[in-house]
Amino acid sequence: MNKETITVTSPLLPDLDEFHTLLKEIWDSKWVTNNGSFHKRLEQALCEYLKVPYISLFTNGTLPLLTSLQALRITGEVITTPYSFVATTHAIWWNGCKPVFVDIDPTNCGMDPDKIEAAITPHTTAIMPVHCYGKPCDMERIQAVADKYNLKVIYDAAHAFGVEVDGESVLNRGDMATLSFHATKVYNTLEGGALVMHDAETKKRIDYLKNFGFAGETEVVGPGINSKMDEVRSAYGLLNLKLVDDAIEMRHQVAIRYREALRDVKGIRFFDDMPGVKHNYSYFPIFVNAEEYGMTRDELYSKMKEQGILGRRYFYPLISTFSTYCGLPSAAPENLPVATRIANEVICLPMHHGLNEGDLNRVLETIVR
Ligand code: T4K
Repeated sequence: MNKETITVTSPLLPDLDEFHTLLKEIWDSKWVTNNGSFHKRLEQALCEYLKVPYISLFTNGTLPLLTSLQALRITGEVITTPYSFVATTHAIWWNGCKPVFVDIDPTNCGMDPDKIEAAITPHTTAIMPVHCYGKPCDMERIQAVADKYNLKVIYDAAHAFGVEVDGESVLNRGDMATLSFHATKVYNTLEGGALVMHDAETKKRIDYLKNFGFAGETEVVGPGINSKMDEVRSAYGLLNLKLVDDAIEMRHQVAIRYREALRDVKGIRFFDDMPGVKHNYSYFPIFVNAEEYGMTRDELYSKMKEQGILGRRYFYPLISTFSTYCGLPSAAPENLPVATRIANEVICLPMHHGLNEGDLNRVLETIVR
């Protein structure tokens, strides 16, 4: 019997008829991009949903990273994590800055606040942590170091849509925070992303920078880029916003089922919910201790693949091992022992709103032994 493939994720899709109705509106209006009415409506709806004061939509989750660094005039060295999607470090590189990697905390896979101070030099101007898998970083301690050395903090919150700590959005922390609305994320606009900021002046500046730097018809205030979200994706995003709470609850149920079944499996570690945190269940990473489990991570990964279960090794290999970055002194594996170990242990299990009981049984039968 040919079993259907179970992928690590699957996009949340709006109702096609409703989408068609909105497409008709766009067609009728003949306004398809450049801050159209759906773009404005989505920005407002997201501010309300995410409990943030200002947001600027982007065409993906990478360009807000680039633009945030540009807007804050970051130069020199930026402290970041090697345990992320490569876009985080690429954004630093694209701004002509030098990434400096620090190790991670195994309890949330975010930057280890204890390691930041040792990485600061007279050239350091910013810290770019990642809320990896949507698990909030230790934001208090990161901010304390940033304040002590007068550094900016830009959170890559690509995974942290809707995540709150004690009722407050993580997106409100640091100087700015970025989001990805890629198809593989909890909330998607096909491709898309956003930048969250604290004040209207900064939003204005960001809106200029994502539109070539244009401030009005004839004035260009800086070397901006074109990273505007169009009307079709904004409309799609408005519809998906209506579905995202239910989708997150379905993911929550998947996490509960995985945790119940894996709790007593020797050599498999996973995350529980953190106290006071509203999670979005964007990923379900497990960490395989080969000695205790009796099989390496890659052996389990291959076994799953043979069964048609396409987990992913996010984030292996570490960014610091890629050819562009491996020559940096901070990229040495001795500097990153925790990240190096975790990258060799991780498999993200299938996690999305569309998984059924049969799918979950197949995943778990492959792992539980
Ligand atoms: N910062 C962080 C921390 C990030 O994780 C990311 C992106 C970014 C920044 C940059 O944001 P964006 O510029 O991408 O908005 C994926 C995504 O492309 C990427 O957005 C994401 N992080 C990264 C962690 O994962 P791939 O190469 O693993 O995706 P892919 O195409 O292999 O898809 C994974 C699985 O998802 C497929 O096996 C099946 C399913 N899928 C995928 C797509 C695209 C679908 O079912 N339908 C689809 O349309 O990178």
